[in-house]
Amino acid sequence: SLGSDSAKAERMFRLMDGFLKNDSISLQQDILRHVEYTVARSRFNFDDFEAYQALAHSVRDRLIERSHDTQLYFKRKDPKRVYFLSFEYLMGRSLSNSVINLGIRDQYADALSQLGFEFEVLAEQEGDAALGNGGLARLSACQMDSMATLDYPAWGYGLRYEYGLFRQVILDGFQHEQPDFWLNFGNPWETERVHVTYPVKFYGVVEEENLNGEKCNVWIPGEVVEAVAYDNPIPGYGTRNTITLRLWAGKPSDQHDMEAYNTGDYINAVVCRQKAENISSVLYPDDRSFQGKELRLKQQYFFVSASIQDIIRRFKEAHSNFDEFPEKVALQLNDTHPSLAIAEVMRVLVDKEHLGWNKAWDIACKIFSFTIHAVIAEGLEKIPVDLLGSLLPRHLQIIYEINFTFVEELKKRIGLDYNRLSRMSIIEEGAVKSIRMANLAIVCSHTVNGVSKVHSELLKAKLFKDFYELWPQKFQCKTNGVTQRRWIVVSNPSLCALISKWLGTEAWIRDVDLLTGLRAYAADPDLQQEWMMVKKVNKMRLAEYIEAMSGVKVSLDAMFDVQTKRIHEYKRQLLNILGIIHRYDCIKNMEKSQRSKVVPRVCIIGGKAAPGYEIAKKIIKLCHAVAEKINNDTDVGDLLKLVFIPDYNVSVAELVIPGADLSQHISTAGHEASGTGSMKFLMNGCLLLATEDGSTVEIVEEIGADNLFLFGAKIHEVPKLREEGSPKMPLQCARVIRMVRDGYFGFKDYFESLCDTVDGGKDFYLLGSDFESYLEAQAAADKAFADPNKWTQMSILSAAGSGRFSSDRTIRDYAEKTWGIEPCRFPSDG
Ligand code: CR6
Repeated sequence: SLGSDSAKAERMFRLMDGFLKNDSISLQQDILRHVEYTVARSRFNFDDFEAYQALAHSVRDRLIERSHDTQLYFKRKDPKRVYFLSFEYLMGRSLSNSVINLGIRDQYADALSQLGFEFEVLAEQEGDAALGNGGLARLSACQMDSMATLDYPAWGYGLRYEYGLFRQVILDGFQHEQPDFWLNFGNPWETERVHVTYPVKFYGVVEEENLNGEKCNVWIPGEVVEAVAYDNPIPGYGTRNTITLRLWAGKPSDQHDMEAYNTGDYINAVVCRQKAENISSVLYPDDRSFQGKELRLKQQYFFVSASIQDIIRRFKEAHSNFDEFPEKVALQLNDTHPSLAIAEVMRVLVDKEHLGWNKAWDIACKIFSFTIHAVIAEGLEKIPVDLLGSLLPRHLQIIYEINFTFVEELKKRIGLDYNRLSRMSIIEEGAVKSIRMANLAIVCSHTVNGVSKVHSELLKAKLFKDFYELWPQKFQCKTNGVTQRRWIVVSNPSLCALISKWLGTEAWIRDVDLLTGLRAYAADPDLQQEWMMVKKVNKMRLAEYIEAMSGVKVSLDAMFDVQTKRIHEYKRQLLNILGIIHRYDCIKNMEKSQRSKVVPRVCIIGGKAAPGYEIAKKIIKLCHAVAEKINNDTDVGDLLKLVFIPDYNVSVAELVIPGADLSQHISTAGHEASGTGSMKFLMNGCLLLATEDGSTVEIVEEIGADNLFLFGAKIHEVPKLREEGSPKMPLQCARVIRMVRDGYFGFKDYFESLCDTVDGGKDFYLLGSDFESYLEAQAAADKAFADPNKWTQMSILSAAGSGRFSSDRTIRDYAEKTWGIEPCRFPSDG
């Protein structure tokens, strides 16, 4: 019975608890044991990296134990689970996050210092797990942390890329890409599950067979690749629950190639088999454009198929009737990348489980929910029919069938409005006939979520207007959020301690709404004093990093003004740089006596450009060229500095964000679905300079327009401004563009096409029309910064209002309104 089971579990738990003790001596022994037996170095002779490895393995032991307990508990309770399917995860480092969530950071720090090591130094040895591009991938990581912390019975599924996002190296101001072979030094966090493998099929033909008098489709594949599971534990904070992120890697399959060996060409056969591993080898480094590439489609199907097989196996362990499937399983599609899961579920239910089509479809429609992260139609994935048909012939049939039924239904609802029918069809006719993955996902999902209020409204009014009119109830909003565990507790320990001191509790780490309690003290001179000190410490840390990376010394009295994110024209790093040139020009042309009135600035820009994105790469070069000029101008000195931080990633962000005074989120209105960087800066008491785009609109609602610097055209004004074009180009903007064109910063010809994007007649991203208002917002920021008390008050109010932007809120919303799941907490104190 459950009672005796739980008594047994309690006993086991106590036994194991006795096994892994967390007092200082036990931790020291544990670390040394791993030095000796896991890292295989002498415990009398090992360096920082080896100490890190041993430390990580010791933490991992604790994670594994908790994750076993969690899984056993889930199995016993058999709650409805959510399966989060995402093509990308930007986990960053795991060590600090893990020991903090396990509640044993101080114990480890103490144990290490007894051994003559410093926790912080060892933590720096860890490389980033960068299995994703930008916002979407980091969002997945934040949401996993929240799912674990809130005790939800959840699994994450994805791909174990061997090469993560490329490393950015800057040579002479130009971006170069280097492969990120992140597994070179091993990955202590993952566990390879050699027995959790599934065959994934590709190519081949579909044949009709007769099964007990019924026709049934049998797919005879041309290639089979084995997917093997690698499990990564995700510990919750303040709970024993530790969930799993299961990533799939390709390995050669034993099936189907006896023939190849029998032909005698042994070497060739082995080489071919080895190709199987290529499927999961490299992450596509572009986050906004899709290319109908076969490898990418293979990757998508590979991870989807393995995940679905795994999910169905787990379901069948406890259930025999698929009617119960929707009561036990929720499948979340993170963007369209995993939406082949729909066709795969249909294939398994119909072809393998022999359910009728209608019954299978009914089940599919109850389990899928879909979140879309794109804003514009060009960002939506389309797979050429020919490509899909050759790689996954059975899935193409299934998608056609889904579409046929859908279009027939639609005709009954809307009549023969062919324009609308063709817009809504899953199949796009045209020069290249394609599958619209978003349409497939919308047709099957019970819920379609946008990632901010503004974005969700845009989906209804523009991108998916036809679908909204058909199924208004499907469309919802789940504003993104970020985890305060990583973005305050791990990355800003001094602020974390300060907040806990003033709130009189650490409870806000799990219950982030408590942060609003800081509002009461925003004007308190004591808090303000301590708040400024914390910022100073973080600026110092950042200044040291900047000097080490670029050799530029920066003044701590200056305002640290940061824009770090992927480089994109719509994110308008170019507007920022033009603004900096303008500031430089003003200082140069100023009477010397006036210069003392200038508020000193350190402008910091960082981010990667997709390798094939020429204009983005030119923006990076321009930033370096301008920096070279300004930073070496003795006229300017500490009044203005510009630095580019190379290879921006999660761990660099952890250093940069706490040290920022001001941060810029200045996309052309209507182009940023949400934006999540702003939320991290906000939590760290950084003031925002922003356009009314994406989640900024909700940030304004929460903290008030007085506490940030807004500027620029609003979403509804953009189309008209675009029509008007460049006559709107203000003089100041024309002047700085001219400086670039005239070669003031060198590389005259190279920057020509970049300048054309602004003054070449189109100015699609509206740098010209937003320029004056941008400068006004910058001037307002200067003015506020000159009054430290006012600035600090705004800073406290920013952090105090950031609770709404925690991924805990997002995930609770998903659980309650979309997935229909409930917490399932292992019975212990955490
Ligand atoms: N690029 C959006 O552009 C959003 C994240 C997460 C993005 C960004 O505004 O915050 O998703 N979109 O929802 C895609 O990746 C398609 C992003 O990261």
